[in-house]
Amino acid sequence: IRLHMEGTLTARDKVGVQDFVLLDAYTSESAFVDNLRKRFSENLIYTYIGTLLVSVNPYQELGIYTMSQMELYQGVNFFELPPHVYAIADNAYRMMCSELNNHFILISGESGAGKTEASKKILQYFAVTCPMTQSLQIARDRLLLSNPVLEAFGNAKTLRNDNSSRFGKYMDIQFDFQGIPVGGHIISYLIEKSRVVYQNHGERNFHIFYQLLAGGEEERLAYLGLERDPQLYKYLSQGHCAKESSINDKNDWKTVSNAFSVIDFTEGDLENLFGIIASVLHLGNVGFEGDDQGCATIPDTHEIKWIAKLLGVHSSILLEALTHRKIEAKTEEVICPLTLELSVYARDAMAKAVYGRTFTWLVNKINSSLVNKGINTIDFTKKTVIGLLDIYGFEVFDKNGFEQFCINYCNEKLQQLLIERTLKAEQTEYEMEGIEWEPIQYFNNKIICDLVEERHKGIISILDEECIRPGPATDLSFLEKLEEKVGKHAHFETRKLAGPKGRKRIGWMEFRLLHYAGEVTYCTKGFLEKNNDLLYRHLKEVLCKSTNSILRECFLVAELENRRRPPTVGTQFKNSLSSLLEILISKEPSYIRCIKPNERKEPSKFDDFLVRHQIKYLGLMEHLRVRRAGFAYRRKYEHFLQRYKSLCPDTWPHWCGPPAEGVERLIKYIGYKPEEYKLGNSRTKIFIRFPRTLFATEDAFEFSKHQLVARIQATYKGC
Ligand code: AOV
Ligand code: MG
Repeated sequence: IRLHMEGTLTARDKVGVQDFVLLDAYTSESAFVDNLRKRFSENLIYTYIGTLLVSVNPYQELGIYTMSQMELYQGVNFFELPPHVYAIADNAYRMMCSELNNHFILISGESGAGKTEASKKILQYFAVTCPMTQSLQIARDRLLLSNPVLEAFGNAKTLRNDNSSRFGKYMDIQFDFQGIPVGGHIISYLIEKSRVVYQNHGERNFHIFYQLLAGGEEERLAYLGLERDPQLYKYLSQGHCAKESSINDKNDWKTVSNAFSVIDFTEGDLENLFGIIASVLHLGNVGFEGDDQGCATIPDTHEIKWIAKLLGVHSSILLEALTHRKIEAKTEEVICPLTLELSVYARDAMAKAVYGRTFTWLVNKINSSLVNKGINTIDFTKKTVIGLLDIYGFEVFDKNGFEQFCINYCNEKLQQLLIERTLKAEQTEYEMEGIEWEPIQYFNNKIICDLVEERHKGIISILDEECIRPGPATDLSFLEKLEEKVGKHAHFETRKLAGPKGRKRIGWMEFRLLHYAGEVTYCTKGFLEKNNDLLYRHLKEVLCKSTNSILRECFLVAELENRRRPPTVGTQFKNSLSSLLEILISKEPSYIRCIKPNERKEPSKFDDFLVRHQIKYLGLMEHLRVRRAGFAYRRKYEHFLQRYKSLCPDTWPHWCGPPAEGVERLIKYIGYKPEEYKLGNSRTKIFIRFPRTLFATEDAFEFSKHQLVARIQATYKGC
């Protein structure tokens, strides 16, 4: 164990230490970076800080995710093997099984750092290593194959990542009392709908469009009225990179098709689903012209006919709804023509709404196929879960809009959760338990979360106010309101109030937030429109009457009858994040912090500056200091005693007194030294400083178990 833990001196020089806690110069950021670099150059991408895993994206296949690796990590003490994402997964699983409680694994890091890959590896690990009954294999396969389907519809190439998650995903894997995975549930968060109608230069639309065109069967494409060449579709060609060498759309189509068949999708479902996907492409090619009065017309109705056929709506009604708007006067409805600009808006709004809601439908459909139906299993009362959170990472582009604002706000919230549960909770616990402690300073980003989300005062509230206020509100008036209300905030800047100070200039329509992970300048253009996310009633009526059964589920007549204004996108997102945090707060956490080694997506390139920046904002140095000064393990007296009571004659086979006293007897008997442990004041937990102490205890326990078995066997032999 010692060898594994500390390494021989030469090995240590070459490959660094596998746990930063063992670093001699543990307060030095340079030593931290050196250690990561050393390990990275030896293709050792994982390093621990205690039980937290730091992962550096290798941008190459390393051969460390094989079956034999999975077997190796099963049921082994956490620090006995080199750090691995499998060890994190296995540890959460063992803890869940032994303590019968719920866990989650939070994977964070900026865009392209490796979160989604890590979450997939964890899911595979559970699928392969957990015990399994034949009847539940289908549940396992569906759980695994939900990934390629959701990635096809929810991921896209961005400038930061060729397979960037454009939605947030929280997945519960449910286990029965025997630790068998029996089902799952997925919650998705705010998909980036604007990508459906617009992509920046060098970016693509969602993968599924290209996959369908590249891999779809001839008959399917003919039925959908589609050509193979993505350049023919406006919605696919704005980013000028429809073909991307790192992505094989044709192969991916096969994977997705196969996944669909396993996840219970009928041919009818697929026909409807791809009818919708194709309609979106046709919709993008609908062109408008202005007539003499400036009203929009659609000169070529070829595309409209295809959409009408695929969605099962009347083409003349669709045509009218794309170029007109129904206004409700006191007693009657008046239909007025739309301008060219508003028609384009209506068309794009329809494409976004249709895609966004279909995505939600897809998640629901997958969920219903993941519901554990209880086949052949005995007891479902004791069900526990491991939640996996993989969300879009912090991102900064040259131009950042409402989407980046939401994504980066989400990352602030996760950082806040991590701070609350590690740096803050750890220190509070030591204080509570009366354990001597030198407080460690850290940056608490709550101040930024408040700036964004505080009721009545935060940026989202100010945006909502502008969205509902009568009179002309514009993206500029929103910016002016921001200046008025949060202009003096330490993490907020605009051109007017702060000035450039030698840094990148802030433009007319822009504001800048000083996020925990760095500065981001947002352009307010489109904020109001995206936050409102308005789909004209006329179009909603058309979609409610569609004969496409998916659309029928997505656009309910009840929505038309409900006259109340739905919450804005910003507010919905804020509420969904706060329920997510509630879900997480009730579970036991494990953390994976992903680091991006370079901006060029290249293997073997380690950019010191970039890595150092991430170490800083992820708070890894503070985390290390807290860990180093603290105790590697803490266990409730009851749990500790229950497990190890066989090691001491006083506590074996039963200890009837208070658990704390039992533990005291036990550790005295097995010879813990005073510096190795502390007993908490509030008499609930024992704190163990070094992993090796716990390992030694664990080994003794295993040994005594064997001895006991041998003794029993010997007794029986005698009989
Ligand atoms: P992300 O999830 O953190 O970004 P990904 O997990 O999609 O990032 O990783 C980006 C790319 O890096 C992957 O497509 C792989 O090519 C490569 N990669 C990541 N981890 C590994 C690994 N362990 N081994 C080999 N290659 C890897 V975003 O979704 O953009 O925030 O929104
Ligand atoms: Mg991702």
